[in-house]
Amino acid sequence: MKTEKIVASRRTLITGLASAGGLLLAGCSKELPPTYGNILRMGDLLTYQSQRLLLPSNSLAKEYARRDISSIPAIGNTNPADSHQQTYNAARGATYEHLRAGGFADWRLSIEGRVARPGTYSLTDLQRFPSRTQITKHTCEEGWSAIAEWTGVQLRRVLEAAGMLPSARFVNFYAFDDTADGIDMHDALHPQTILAYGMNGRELPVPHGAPVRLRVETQLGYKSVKFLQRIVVTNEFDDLGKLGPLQNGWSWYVGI
Ligand SMILES: Nc1nc2c(c(=O)[nH]1)N[C@H]1C(S)=C(S)[C@@H](COP(=O)(O)O)O[C@H]1N2
Ligand SMILES: [Mo]
Repeated sequence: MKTEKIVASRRTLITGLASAGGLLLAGCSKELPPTYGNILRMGDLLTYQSQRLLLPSNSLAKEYARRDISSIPAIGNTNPADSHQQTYNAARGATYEHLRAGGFADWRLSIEGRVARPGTYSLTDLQRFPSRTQITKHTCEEGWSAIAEWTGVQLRRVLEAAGMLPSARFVNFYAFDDTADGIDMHDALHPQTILAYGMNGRELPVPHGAPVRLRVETQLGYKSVKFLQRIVVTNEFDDLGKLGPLQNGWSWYVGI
């Protein structure tokens, strides 16, 4: 009951602020993070609300010049086919090895869930969309950062092509290793959220997530899922169990 009251007054405050400053995304009034209510996830509430309130909805992450590009370590799983890696999955690792050996010609990205036209996209299909290139800073939760150039297709374009339904609220990404993560529509439709197939002017190398990885420039490094296999659009929050960040002790929302 007490919580409800607090939430209600916070809503009033938010609505007031929004109409005063026009800060909230129209139609995106979900001001509570989906992890709200979990005592261990109080940090999500603070970062999510303050970012959604204080940053204009179209605020872009800083983009850099070519001369700022630095060396960027490959971190986490650097090859889903390597059985020594922490998030190795035997079945998907073998599939990945097979696809890599064929230059990813047979790789297909599946788009499923709350879309009118579920289907699969080859690398060439994705490259047929208008491309976006951005030089951005990757910030890892482990304390390092690096600047690289990423080329790909805006996720928004692919979601539109797949016919994202009005009920869609989250987009979840599944990789060839035992890794998955999700973002809400605000970040999914962000102009710098791309499915990247190029890095520093070349095709995306295996250690950095070949053939296609996500780039979420508004959040910390682990949200940028590498080695993409499947994208699932949902209308309900899914913490993705042991594939997701929560069960591994990380926050779901890590805005920067
Ligand atoms: N599939 C998958 N994606 C992943 C990871 C991983 O282990 N597997 N590691 C994450 C982490 S913690 C970081 S910091 C970045 C590292 O990206 P990089 O290898 O290109 O530097 O990828 C993220 N995406
Ligand atoms: Mo990371």
